[in-house]
Amino acid sequence: MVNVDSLIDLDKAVQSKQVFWDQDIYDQEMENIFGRSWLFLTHESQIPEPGDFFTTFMGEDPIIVARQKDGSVKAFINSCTHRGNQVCHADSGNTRSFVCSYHGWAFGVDGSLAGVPLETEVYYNKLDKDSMGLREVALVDDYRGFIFGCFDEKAPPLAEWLGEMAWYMDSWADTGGGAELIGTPMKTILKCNWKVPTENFVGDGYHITWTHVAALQVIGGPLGSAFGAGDMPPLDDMGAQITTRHGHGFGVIWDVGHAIHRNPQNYVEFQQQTLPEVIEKQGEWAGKMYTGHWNASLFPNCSFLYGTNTFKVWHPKGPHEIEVWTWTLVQKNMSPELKREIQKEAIMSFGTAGTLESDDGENMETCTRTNRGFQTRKGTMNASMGLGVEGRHPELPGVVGSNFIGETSYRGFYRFWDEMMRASDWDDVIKNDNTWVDQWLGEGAVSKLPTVDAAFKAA
Ligand code: UNU
Ligand code: FES
Ligand code: FE
Repeated sequence: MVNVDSLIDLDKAVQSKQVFWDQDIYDQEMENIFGRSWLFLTHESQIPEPGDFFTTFMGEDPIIVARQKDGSVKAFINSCTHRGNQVCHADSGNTRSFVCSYHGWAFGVDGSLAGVPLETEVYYNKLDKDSMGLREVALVDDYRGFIFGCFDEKAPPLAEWLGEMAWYMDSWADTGGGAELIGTPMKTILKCNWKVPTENFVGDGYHITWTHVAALQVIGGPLGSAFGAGDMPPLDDMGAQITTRHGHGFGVIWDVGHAIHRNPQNYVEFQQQTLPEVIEKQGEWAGKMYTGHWNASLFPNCSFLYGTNTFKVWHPKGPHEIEVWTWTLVQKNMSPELKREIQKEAIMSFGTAGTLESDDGENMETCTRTNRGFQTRKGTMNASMGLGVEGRHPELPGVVGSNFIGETSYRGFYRFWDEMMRASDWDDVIKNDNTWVDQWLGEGAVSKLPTVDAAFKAA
């Protein structure tokens, strides 16, 4: 067991650099975090028909996700119960069975062991096939078409796991026909720890103004002029940073959801047409979320940029490497032409060779690689920006920082990381569900973000 006590200082918002490097910390993450959290698998629209399957990973475990005859979805460990060979080698497809390439054992789409070559002749019918199906992932569920799996049957239901983050996401996930992911995911390798991109997407508004300046200047538009030309509007009015239970969080920049699109007219038009739907359903704040640009992460390793339409999973491959999987995030009621246009934009900004994606990669690898040094690793990292300025908001759930350039959601992420790493089981976590905000903020601590009346009605 790793001694977690020395890794995260919650009050100072400081983390040991070891968390990006040490193998024993990583192994405990696989057990405590990837073994217990709901992990994103795929989107419903990628496996619409019975027999459709998609292969992915939960932590480092290879997984088959398959649509069943009755329309439900099951997930299995992609490893033969005979000698452990991988039973499905395709990324996705449609099938009636998964036949192992080693000795030919055949598993149904429901994971059951259906056929064993020479079963009578060599096993003399003594093989208990019923107990030798593929190991099933304990929990599989979907949130508005986004399918997740969890190895721990004691985990709270998916809706509770996403919790208040789901309310924020509903502003777009439940509008315009609902959200969907399109495209076969693009896949790349980055030599970085899986938490580096997760923490970047969950809360790093800061780096946008520095890492991405050159790209934003070329793209132009509202962020190009705000950051590129250096004449920034008052930051407190530009957005917010929000984190919710279970380490999820995002930063939002008001009104510029389309900012990274070079020709945003059609996208903006779709948003304006569907905006009244959001406001009617969820109120003014949700409308403000809907037209904003989000950088976001769902604990532990799934991130997206709403507005820039990129949706990613960072699959860990040991402490120092990840596979990045990137889809395009759209809404179902967009026209095929608009979806295509958005997909092209998303590929050019945050696809494998995207302009902004390339900006980030080097930093992420270097934040990891520096910790190869024994003395370096004795040091700490700092995520204290805006500490003490965040608070409760009377209308918005979670812990709310008033400025999108802050590290409120970094703190939310590492607080929950710390909690999961210490917990002996889910009961240990659930007992803090009603007190986590108080444990963090103490008494008082009201967010500086205005109320709905002050923000939307006064003018
Ligand atoms: O890099 C990002 N997360 C980002 C870049 C977010 C918003 C605008 C540009
Ligand atoms: Fe932030 Fe170097 S300035 S990591
Ligand atoms: Fe970035």
